Amino acid sequence: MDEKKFIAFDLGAESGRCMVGLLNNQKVSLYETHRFRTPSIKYDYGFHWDILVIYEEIIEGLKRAKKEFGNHFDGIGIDTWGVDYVLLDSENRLLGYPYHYRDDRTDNMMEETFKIIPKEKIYKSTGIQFVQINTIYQLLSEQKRKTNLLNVADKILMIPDFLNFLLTGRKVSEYTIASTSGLVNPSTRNWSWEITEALGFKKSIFPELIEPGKVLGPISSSTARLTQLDPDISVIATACHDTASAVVGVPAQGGNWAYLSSGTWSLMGVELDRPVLSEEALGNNFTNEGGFNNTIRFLKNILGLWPIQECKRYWDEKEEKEFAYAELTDKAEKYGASGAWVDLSDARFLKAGNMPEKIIAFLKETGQKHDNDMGFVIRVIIESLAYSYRDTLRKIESVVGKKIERLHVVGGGIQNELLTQLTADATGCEVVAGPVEGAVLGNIGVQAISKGIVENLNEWRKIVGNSCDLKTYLPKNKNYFDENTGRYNKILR
Ligand code: LFR
Repeated sequence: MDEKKFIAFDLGAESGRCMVGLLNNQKVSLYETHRFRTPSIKYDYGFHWDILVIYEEIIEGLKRAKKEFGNHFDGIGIDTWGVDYVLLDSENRLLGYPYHYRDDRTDNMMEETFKIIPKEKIYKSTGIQFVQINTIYQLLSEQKRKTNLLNVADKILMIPDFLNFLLTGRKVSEYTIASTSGLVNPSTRNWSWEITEALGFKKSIFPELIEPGKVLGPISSSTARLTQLDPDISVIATACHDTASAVVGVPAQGGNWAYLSSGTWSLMGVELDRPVLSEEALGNNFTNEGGFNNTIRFLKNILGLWPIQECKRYWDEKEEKEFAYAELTDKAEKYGASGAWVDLSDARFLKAGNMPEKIIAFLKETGQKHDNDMGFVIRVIIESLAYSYRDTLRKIESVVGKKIERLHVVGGGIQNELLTQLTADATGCEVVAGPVEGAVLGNIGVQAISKGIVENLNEWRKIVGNSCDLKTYLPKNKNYFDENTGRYNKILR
């Protein structure tokens, strides 16, 4: 096979990257050509993404890719975080800045929604977990305002759909990213019209849904002019939700594995052929998000590294210096077992602001040991994450009815080796860590399969395995987590 070249944009809540992937002889190698901030700004009237600055960075990434690797590529794909969207008017103008999912406007919106449609009905129809950040609750809060914006709007596009539109001129919504809205039916893989109708959302704003892997078309003439790239290059609707791409990038073979995509969020789950909409799945708040190749990502959102990122932000400001994540983990390692934990699903931890104080307040409220020491606070978060993983894995086994033998962890979070070891300890599973670039590799994999260059998902996962260093962690101190389960369960709300 000749060498093939792909461009993958992977955008997270903190930063975005433009990566070039070269595929040759069953191996893929990655080159970062551009890294940029994905700016979000909070002001008195809202918390928003600066989406046009993000667009400029995408163009800049394409220019740099061209400079280093020439003007022809076999595909371009974009994946981003989920749930957020833009509204366009009938002349394709942006109706305001898109909201950041951590904006306060969704406070109490889940309860408001349940007054209109019972929770059980929403779950039956969408299979999506109940988290206030979901697009469904964002749209309801928009609808309750006096501005009538949802009626003025001509189309709603999820963030990567909008960026794809800017590159190609095509306005469609890719299934994996659309599924995070909480407005898509996982059985029909189309919008859940009974839910949109019950909430009074105008039907015509929802674009056509397409499956991941579909070629959107060549870049538009303006994109070709701005970037000087070959006008024939296709933009491919990869698995546009970063977590869906990350799952494609898991180098697993066989059946009894689960994944954990570890970054700002921790997404833990299994790949299924069909959704599970049972009472047990609902009771445990599992989600059935869309996956590549007609799969369903049956998973749970766990708070992830966000509280550590927020602690760092607080301490950086307070002490007027920049702490390295490795330094914070080192302090936690030196501290040793915390013997105290927080319930990471408590809503207060979702929002930005003084995270160390929120952690300590929770420990005081639940009558646990507390201490301002940085090492202690970080250790509490890491052990609480490990306990959540253990809990989630047991629940997955019970709901899906199979024993998980191996946990594959992908994403930046594997660089926190203490967390990865404690994940093995808490779950009692063999943990295979790698690659860090799970989402980028999945993004490229979907493009390569779509172009017929790689046969299927299984082949792609072999290529990922061939191309990356994976590290295995075996449980070392399972007893600690076993012995303290009773105490941990008591602090759960
Ligand atoms: C991870 C992620 C999660 C989603 C959260 C918010 O980056 O995409 O899957 O629930 O961000 O969009």
